[in-house]
Amino acid sequence: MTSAPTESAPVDTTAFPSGFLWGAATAAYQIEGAVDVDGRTPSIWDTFSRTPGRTAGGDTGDRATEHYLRYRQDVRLMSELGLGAYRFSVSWTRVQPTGRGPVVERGMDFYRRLVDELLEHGIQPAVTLYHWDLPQDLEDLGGWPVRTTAERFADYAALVADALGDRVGIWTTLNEPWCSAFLGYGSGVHAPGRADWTAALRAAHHLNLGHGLAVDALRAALPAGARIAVSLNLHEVRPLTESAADREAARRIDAVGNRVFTGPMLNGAYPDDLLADTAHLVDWRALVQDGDLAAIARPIDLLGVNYYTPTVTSALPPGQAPDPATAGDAGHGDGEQSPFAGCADVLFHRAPGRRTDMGWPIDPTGLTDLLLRIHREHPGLPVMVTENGAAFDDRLTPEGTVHDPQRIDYLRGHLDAVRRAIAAGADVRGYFLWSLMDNFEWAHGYGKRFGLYYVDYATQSRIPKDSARWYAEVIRAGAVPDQRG
Ligand code: IFM
Repeated sequence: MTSAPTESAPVDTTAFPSGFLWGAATAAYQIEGAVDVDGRTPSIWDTFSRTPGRTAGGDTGDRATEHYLRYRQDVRLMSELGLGAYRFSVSWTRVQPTGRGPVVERGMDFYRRLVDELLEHGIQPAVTLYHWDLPQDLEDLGGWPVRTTAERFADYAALVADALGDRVGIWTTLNEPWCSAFLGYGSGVHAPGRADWTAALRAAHHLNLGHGLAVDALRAALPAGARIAVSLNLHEVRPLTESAADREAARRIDAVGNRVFTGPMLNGAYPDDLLADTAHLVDWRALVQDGDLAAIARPIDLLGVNYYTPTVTSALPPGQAPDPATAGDAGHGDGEQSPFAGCADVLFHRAPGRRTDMGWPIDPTGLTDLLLRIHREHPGLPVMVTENGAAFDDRLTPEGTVHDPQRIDYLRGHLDAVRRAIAAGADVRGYFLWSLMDNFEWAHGYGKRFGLYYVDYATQSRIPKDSARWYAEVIRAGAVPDQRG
């Protein structure tokens, strides 16, 4: 169930279709700061990042990039880039502090002001409802492993749609539910930091259900024409060798990394092989109640795809026991044990060659293959790349500039990959670069810089990197400039 390899036929990779949406993305906890103002209460990420040992250097999102205060300046930066759209997430605890009950208008007003500012600059707002920051109160009631969290999420979706629905045309329910379920409740390297694979699979189902219920809530509240999506970090899974054991390892990772979401959301059922692989961890017949699958499979208008690097897997050699000490955060390590439910006997490998500062191999062919797989398996479903980008060890020069040729190379290669997929028939409507500016990279803290704008955290000044100028030129031309550009 892995993708067919990319064909290497020459293709015009420079020009994109007219109407292609050029954007950049961020998420609330990674940029907003102002975590205790205007009624906001802690989310699981506030709690987690304040727990010693959970994040690099003890970094938290308390201050982040102060976007809550500086959003007007940030919208001006977006306007200078020429962005057609800006993807941001709403902080649930800013607008509904306990995850239940009425809206806190002071919090919602921030998003009203942000949306107004974007529209005044001709930038389409694209709202993500959930980018990992569950209200701590809901976690205290059981979090995503319990069913009621899905219902609370749909209520929250309705509140945000009521407040912003007249001005926001693109809505994403969840961002990367794989990370919420498996890094949050399975490997425990993300908030809330629980390490229980049964809880992780239960969380996956309730995230799916929350998505479906939220789609209904959004449809009921939004004007016709609003587009509803979900953003999945689909894994481009490749076996290390063509051996039967490595291909079987890839199948299992595909099941629990991809089809655990695409199965119910897009096909209306969990795949049989996933159910069999994980039957020792969860009683699916008790977990999935009557009507759940129909609710989860409500039609969406767009599929958001987040892609950074391929996932290369092999089977643990016979006789070798899994070593939990090698388990990493997303299966991007080398010889690292799987952080996937029920797959401790699968190893992950880094392809040789260049890597980003996250240690992730740079391989744009994975993006083409992924987009073409979606095109094959879900024909007629438009796609947007809702995240793609790279962290590098950017340095501010004494002259106040940031030269990041590696990021430009990364972006060039991945935009080329998108264009190849379009040329081969994939219906890709837009591209959101991760990220507008450097920000809080979760458990990695502020050390990893993904931004087009360098953030000097001491002064909070934003400095355009060379890649910002390059991306502005791409947007202006609707095409990727050739190597000399
Ligand atoms: O920073 C994250 C983002 O929040 C979700 N997708 C991956 C990015 C880079 O790790």
